[in-house]
Amino acid sequence: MFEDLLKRLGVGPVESGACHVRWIEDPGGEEIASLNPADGRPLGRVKLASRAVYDEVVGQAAAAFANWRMTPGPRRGEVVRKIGEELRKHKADLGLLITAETGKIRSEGEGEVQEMIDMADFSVGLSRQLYGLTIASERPRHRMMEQWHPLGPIGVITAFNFPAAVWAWNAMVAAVCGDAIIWKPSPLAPLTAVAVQKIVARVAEQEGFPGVFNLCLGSIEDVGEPMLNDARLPLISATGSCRLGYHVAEVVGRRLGRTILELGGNNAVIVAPSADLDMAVRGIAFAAVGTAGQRCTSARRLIVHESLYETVVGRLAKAYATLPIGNPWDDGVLVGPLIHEPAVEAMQSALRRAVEQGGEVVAGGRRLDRPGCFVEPALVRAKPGMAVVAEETFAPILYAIPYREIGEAIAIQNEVEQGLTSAIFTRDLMEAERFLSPEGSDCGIANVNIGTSGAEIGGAFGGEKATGGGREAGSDSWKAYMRRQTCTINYGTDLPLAQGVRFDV
Ligand code: UN1
Repeated sequence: MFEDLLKRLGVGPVESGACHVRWIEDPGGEEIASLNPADGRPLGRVKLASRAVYDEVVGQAAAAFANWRMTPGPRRGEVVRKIGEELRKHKADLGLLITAETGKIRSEGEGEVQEMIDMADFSVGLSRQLYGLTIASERPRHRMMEQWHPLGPIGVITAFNFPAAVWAWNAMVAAVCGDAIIWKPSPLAPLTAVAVQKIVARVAEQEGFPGVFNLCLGSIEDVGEPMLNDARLPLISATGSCRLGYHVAEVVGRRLGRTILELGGNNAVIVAPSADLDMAVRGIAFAAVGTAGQRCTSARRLIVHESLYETVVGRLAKAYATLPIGNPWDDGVLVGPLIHEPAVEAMQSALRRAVEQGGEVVAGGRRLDRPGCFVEPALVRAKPGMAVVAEETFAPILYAIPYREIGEAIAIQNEVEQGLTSAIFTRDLMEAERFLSPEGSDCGIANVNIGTSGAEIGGAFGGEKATGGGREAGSDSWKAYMRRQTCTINYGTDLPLAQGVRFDV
C-alpha cells in the first residue's frame, strides 16, 4: 500500500536528497532510512548531500536568483499559483505520506497540505502587493520613495513536526518576493520533503525557472553548519528548538546575516471563572493532545481559577481516559505515536521529575505495550514554581496549575522563557481585554476562547523571547524576505542638502 502511495508521488524506494536545476543522482553523502513511528519499520531511504554538493546547490540557486529577481512579481506569483494547483491534486497522497512519516492523524496530515495550499494562494495575491511607500521630501523638487527588492538565495531549515507547511510558509512567500530557496528539511521526515520537491521542481522547470526551489538534505557538518556560515545566503529561516535557535542566531549573527527564528513554546491556557467549560475542555484537549503534543503551539500549561480547578482537571482526566490512541491511519484515532524513541524517553523522564518535584499524574503517562512510539497523553497536577513546568518537553504533558486572580494567572503565563502562543477562556470582556493589553500576554499569539494551537496562515506566526522573535506566513511577514531601499530623486536644477547644510564648492 505504501509503495503505491510513493509511486503516485513519484518517489522511489531510494531517493536523492539533493535537487537544484535537476535532481543529483548521487549526492555523495550517506544513506538514511525514514522510519514509520507507528511501527518502527522503514518507509524508504534517502541519500544525503555531501559538502561539495551543498556548494553546488547554492551555486545553482544563486544563478537562478539572478534571473528570478528580474522576473516581475505577478509572473512569479503565476508560478506559485501553479504549485498550489499541483498541491491540490496531490493533497490526499501528500497528507497520507505526512501521516506515515510523522505519525500525525490523517485529518492533520491533510490539514498540513491545506496549509501549504493556503500559503500558495496567499502568496499569489501578495505577488501584486509588494508595496513600497512615497515619502514627503523636505527638499524642493525632490521625490522620496521606499521600494522592496528580492534579497537573495535564502536558507530554510524545517523541523519534523510540520515537515511541509513550515517550508511553504517560507518558500511560497520568499518565491513571490523574488528569492531562491535552499531547503534543509529534518532528517526525520525526508520523504515528505522529497515528495514536495518533486512537485515543486517539476512546476518550476515547466515554467522556465529551474533552480528557484532547491533541496539539500544533509548532516549538520555537511549542510547545516556550512549554510549558517555561508555569506551567499543573506537570510536563514530556522524552525526548531530554542537550543538550535541560540546557535543559529550566534553563527549567522557573527557574519551579520539575517535570521527568522521560530523556536520553542511553553504555551499556556488560562481558564477563568466565566469560561464556557464545554468549549474550554475541547479547546484544551485539541491543543494539548493533538499531534501528540508535538506542535510548537501545543498547550503545555493549564492555569485554572481555583474555583474551577477540580472540575476542569476532573473533566479533562475523564476525556484523557477515553482518548483513541493508535495507528494514525485508522479512522477515529486522535492520538498517534511520538516521532521516535528519544521523544518517548524525554516524556518519561519529565514525568518522573514532575513527581519528584511534587506533581501528581492524574491521567495517562504510560507507554503503550505495542510496537511503535505510542504514549498516553499525561495530565499532571502541578504547583507553581515546579522546575519541570518551565521546560518544553516535546510530548503530550499538560501541567495544571491553580490561580486566584487574573493578574496572577497572567504572571504565571508570562514567567517562562518562551513566548509563542497563549490563550484565555473567559466570557468577561474586561478580563479578555486585559489579557490582550500591553500588560497581558507577552506572546506572539494571544487567543480568546480558542486553544493555543491551530493558527490560520493569514496572521503573522511566531513568538517573542526565547521563541526567537521571527514572524512567518501572513500579514507583512514578507518584508523579512526582501531588502528595503530608500531612494531620493532630484528633478530640479539645484542641489539642496538635507537639514539645510551648506557646502558650496
Ligand atoms: C509548529 O508546530 O511548528 O498553529 C507550527 C499551529 C500550526 C503551526 C504549528 N498552524 O498549530
